[in-house]
Amino acid sequence: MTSKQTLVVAIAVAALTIAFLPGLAVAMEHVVGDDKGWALDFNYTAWAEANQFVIGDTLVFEYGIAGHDVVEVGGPDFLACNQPENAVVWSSGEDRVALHKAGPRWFFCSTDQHCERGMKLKITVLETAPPAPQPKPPLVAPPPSSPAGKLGACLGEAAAVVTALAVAMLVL
Ligand SMILES: [Cu+2]
Repeated sequence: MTSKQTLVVAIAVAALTIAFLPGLAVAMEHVVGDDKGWALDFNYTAWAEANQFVIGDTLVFEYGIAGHDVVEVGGPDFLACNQPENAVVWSSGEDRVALHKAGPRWFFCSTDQHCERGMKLKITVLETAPPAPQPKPPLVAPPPSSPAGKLGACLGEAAAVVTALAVAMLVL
């Protein structure tokens, strides 16, 4: 292969990668509570609903160790804010919890009444990332041929790739 051909192939691969990037799964780190961290007076239920957790992701609990910790329990203990003898406890102030299996996981802070006051987090770990949600339909009803929208999106991606290739050919 000449170097020009190699370059064209490289650009084509790059264009295809970008076109299909949304479908690729990337392991994510979720800082619990985002900027607020692991603290009182934060709605961790809403935070959990706003995030997606997939096998391979990591939860990061950030907090001052003087005031808090992280305890992992089962569902009933979570509801009751009860810490059983065998509960796993993290207390480093920057605890990294690997999400290595699908299903629910429950955490709370064992300090004083912090759990009762809402410092508790339930998440559900998914096997794989669900497909990206389709864009919401416009308020004005489109014609009843629903496949057209998806086809349009595919054509859009294909057009982007073709354009990228055309640009590459012109440049060379
Ligand atoms: Cu606490």
